[in-house]
Amino acid sequence: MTITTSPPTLDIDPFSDEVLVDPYGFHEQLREAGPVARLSAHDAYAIGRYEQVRNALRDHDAFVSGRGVGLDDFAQEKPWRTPSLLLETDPPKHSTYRAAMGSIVNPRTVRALRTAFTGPAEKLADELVERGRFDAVTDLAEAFPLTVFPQAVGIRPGGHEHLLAYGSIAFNAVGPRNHLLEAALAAAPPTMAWIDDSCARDALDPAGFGAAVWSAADRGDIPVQDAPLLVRSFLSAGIDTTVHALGNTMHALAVHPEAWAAVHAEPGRVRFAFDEALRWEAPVQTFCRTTVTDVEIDGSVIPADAKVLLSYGAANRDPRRWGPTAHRFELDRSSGGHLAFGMGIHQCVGQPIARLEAELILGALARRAARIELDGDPVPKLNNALLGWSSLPVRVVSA
Ligand code: OVM
Repeated sequence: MTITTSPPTLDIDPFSDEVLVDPYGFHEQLREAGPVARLSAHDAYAIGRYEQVRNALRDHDAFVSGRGVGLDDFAQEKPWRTPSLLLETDPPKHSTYRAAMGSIVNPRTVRALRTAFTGPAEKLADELVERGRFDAVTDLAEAFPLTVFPQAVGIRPGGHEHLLAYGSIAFNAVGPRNHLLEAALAAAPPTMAWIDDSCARDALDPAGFGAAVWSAADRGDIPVQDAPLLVRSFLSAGIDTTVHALGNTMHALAVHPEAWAAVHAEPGRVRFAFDEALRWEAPVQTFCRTTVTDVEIDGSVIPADAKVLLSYGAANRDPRRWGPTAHRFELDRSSGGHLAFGMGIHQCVGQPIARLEAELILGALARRAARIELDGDPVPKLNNALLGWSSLPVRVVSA
């Protein structure tokens, strides 16, 4: 017989401004509270230890996504948008859309983008090093994905400013209806309309990933009426994520001069810098699942129909998994297994695109700049699920 207990209660609100700006105290309290805790601020449980977050992500039968991956339970509340066919579904439905998406975005199809992405990366790196001082968020982390990604998807010209706005809404929607989500939703209607219009067959360049979704529908891989919604996943998941990933990697390197020197000496190491930065400052800090049965975790029971916050950020710095230096950015660490892209059947399908963008723009900059340093205080960006910066002033010294 297993003795089971109720999880301990944690009184800290993971979606308060203070925690969103500096989540590390919350992470530690969550991990130390136990394998699972109940949040007093929300009708939800939370998991922060690496092994338990990972296990929950892999157990997609008990921890479902179809009731939403934010605090809202779609079985109780109306979703803020038509749910995603990928993010907010479970097998067997999820399997169909995931397979279709996987045939469109995979290491082979992404390899074909290398040439198209290289020119803009080299050009931007030339300009930035020439300038010497720039904002690593607006001038690089936002600028580069916004130059190459809409083109890869085949999004029509004009209105691309809606892409950042849409990501910000979609990720704020992971949290409660706090001031961040209310503000995002209040400004949302024109952005939502532009996004919907951008997913139509006629709006998409025939050479891009978006048109490839329509072709998959024509082949019968997915129902034709679902094509726009599957195209929408590119616009939800493809911009703000890479913007935060590039910004956080630039932050990690700007505050670790020895790591910059190492990637400058050997630019192939930017790929390791990227993964370690994803571990250290995971752009997506949080997604939730919903239990459909009672689930026992190391003697603690989460009841059925509960929302469970999975803290990728806490798991990525769990000393049980990463050792006593978990809180440090270490270029030489084996950061494989970090949870920044998730784990299991929902693991990020766009990973190869993110990795290609990072390798090309960070590599181009690392070859040209011998040194980098902060040129002012980084300004945190507040979002219920994303951790990152709205401004990161840096100075680089040309090689
Ligand atoms: C989607 C999606 C997928 C991954 C992440 C995400 C808001 C959205 O399919 O809409 O973040």
